[in-house]
Amino acid sequence: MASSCASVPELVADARRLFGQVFEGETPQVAVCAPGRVNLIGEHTDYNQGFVLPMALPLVTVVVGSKISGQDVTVVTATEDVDEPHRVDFSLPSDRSPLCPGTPSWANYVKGVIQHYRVRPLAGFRAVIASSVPLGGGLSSSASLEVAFYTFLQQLKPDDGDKVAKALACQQAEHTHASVPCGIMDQFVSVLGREGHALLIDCRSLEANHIPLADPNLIILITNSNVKHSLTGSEYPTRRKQCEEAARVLGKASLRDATMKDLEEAKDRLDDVTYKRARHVIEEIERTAQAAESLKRGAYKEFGKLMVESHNSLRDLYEVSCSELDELVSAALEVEGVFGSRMTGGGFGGCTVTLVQADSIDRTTRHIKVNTYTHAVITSGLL
Ligand code: GAF
Repeated sequence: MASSCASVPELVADARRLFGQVFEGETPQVAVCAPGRVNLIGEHTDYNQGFVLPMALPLVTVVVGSKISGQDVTVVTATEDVDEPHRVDFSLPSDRSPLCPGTPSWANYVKGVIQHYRVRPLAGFRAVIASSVPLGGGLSSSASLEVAFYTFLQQLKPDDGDKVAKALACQQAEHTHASVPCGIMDQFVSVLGREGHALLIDCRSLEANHIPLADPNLIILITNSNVKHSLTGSEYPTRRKQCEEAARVLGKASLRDATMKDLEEAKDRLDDVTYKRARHVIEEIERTAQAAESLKRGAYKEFGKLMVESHNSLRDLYEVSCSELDELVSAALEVEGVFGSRMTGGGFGGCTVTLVQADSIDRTTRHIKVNTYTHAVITSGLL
């Protein structure tokens, strides 16, 4: 069954096999997939209208399925990590009434995407989901499910193909059906990411630039702390509110419009925690813009230094790291040939991302395995 090493054809084969078992020998008419992502730099900046620099991963969510007559929907997940029922049955509402979230919770992403799909009416369908994106690993398993499902619906009833509108609809699905007030980064890169490229996204204008990253001398290494993170708790929404409060006190529409000078001038009117959150965001937006320039020039040392600054800021100012992530980053930075390392994604667990010279990859993974107590799984060495 699906593992984080499974290739797309293997995942599709798994999903097709399960589809045949569940639906009595039927063959699915459609197979689609969408990638997870790793964020190289620009953390917690997207909902502050700043820059982010993620890249799509070869870890994907696959959906196979077929349209059926009537309004009934059956969806089955092949994901073994799910500790809720693996099958959900429901009917599509016949009018515009909402498709409410419920249990199992994984199905809420599917319901949310149906709710925000931009063309009506939809016919019933049967589908199976399989994924190689680790759940709760900070590599956007939820966005890849949303985008894969949206792509599946496009095959059943095409929309106008507008990619930005697709990412925004998937983000809405997460807001309304998973109760995560996320930014746009994950859905955006899952829709628009390109192999061998990072994607610099301006989350205010929604302009996106592909930056080539297919240097044979470079590896992007992802290590999983195996601490499962969940953004549905209070921490992520609290961070978002603190940023909005800081922007309000500074008299700005968002922290994207604020400078460190603005922040220092307003320091007396902000409590310590709100000041720290805002400082992280203002500096991280600037770091991300600089990092994108470094990457374009192949200046990996500079890029790596910015990654480390980003990690330290997420640890000390934004307070979204954890000891296991800090340990993985410290171990990576001890190895010669490592340019930089940081936690990636929302935090509170999940993965780290490390930029490493290709000829140092073996000693880096060995050193991390021997010197961390977290039994880190090397998820993927890319490029
Ligand atoms: C999660 C969110 F979904 C993103 O929108 C982003 O805010 C990220 O955390 C932090 O950078 O992945």
